[in-house]
Amino acid sequence: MNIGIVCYPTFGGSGVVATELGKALAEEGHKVHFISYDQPVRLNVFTNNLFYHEVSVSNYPLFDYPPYELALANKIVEVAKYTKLDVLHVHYAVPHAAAAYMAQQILADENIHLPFITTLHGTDITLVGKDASFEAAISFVINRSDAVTSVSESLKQDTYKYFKRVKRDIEVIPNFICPEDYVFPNSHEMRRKYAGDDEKILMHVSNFRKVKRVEDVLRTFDIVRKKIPARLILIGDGPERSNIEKLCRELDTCSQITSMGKVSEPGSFLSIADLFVLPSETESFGLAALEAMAAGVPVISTNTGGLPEINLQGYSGMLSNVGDVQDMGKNALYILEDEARLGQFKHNAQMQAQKFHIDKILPLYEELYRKVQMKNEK
Ligand code: GMT
Repeated sequence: MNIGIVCYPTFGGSGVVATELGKALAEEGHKVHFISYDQPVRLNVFTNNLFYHEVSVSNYPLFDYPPYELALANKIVEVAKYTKLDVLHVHYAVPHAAAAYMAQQILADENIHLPFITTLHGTDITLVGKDASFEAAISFVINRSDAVTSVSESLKQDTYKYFKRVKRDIEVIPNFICPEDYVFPNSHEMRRKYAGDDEKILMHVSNFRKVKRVEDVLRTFDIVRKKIPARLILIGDGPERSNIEKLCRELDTCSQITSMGKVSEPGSFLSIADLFVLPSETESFGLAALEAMAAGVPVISTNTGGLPEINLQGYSGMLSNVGDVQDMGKNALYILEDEARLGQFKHNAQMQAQKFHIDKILPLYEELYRKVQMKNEK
């Protein structure tokens, strides 16, 4: 099939999922066309059937806000016509689903039908989309999509809760990993660059937005390092960075923390960690936690949103209420202080990640693409 994928190109779960999905579809022989304003960070391979179409927005002095959505709709029309797209898959509803709907209407005027699927990822529903200034428009385009998927059952329920006008079916297709991408035979040597043999490594990966509560990572680490030799590796960057640095000075933990900044493929770093910490306020899925598990790293997380669907209490890790750093610290020590227990948790984490193997998830998307295409042909 000829598949168009619209996504954010930045370091965020939705862009990562969209890109990995597109790469896997291309490996299956589909022609995949990425449409975005920049090259997605994980789009690092190009084969005969992977294409990238850049959306550029003219910056006329009249515009305080350049009309990205119009430029995107226009680019979708162009790509759909000239590459004969069978289906368009947009990741993150705001504003991608609206641009897809507009493109669909423009193409319909030329007797071209372009079915589009909207995948809801999280903040497009729980933070951004439910904002009163978007809610009516986002409800409308969710209802008009040819199919809608959400990355967890929890996000599906949140969509019905926050968007009362949404009455349609939403199919849950969870995020996925390719386990082979998280196996690094030389991780022992790499580990020695960051920690002594007697030290445990805690890790956190995110885009350092408020919703990630990175300060709770530091507080959890502070509890751990007072009991056992430990180091913390932070991967990512974002608006909370300076608050985090301030807190690490206050807690006097800076010398035990390494900040790696943005890393496009965190797999090799994850493979050296003993414990992953994800204390988010809300998380529709928690792809970063799944990536950690795939690398054999147990997860200390909150129990909000879709996290309990991924991280299983007492098996792949442990879950606490949002903000309860005492409990997170206690849980972290419970896992780390006993080598046999840590080994068991590491093994379980890897087993749990297998449930989200790309080989299980990819056919679900392919089936959905066929379904919307067939509906179109009828
Ligand atoms: O929160 C992020 O890191 C970015 C955001 C995005 O859309 O890029 O992530 C959301 O989508 C991810 C992929 O489906 C999920 O794994 C994240 O849980 C979700 N973030 C939130 O719900 C806060």
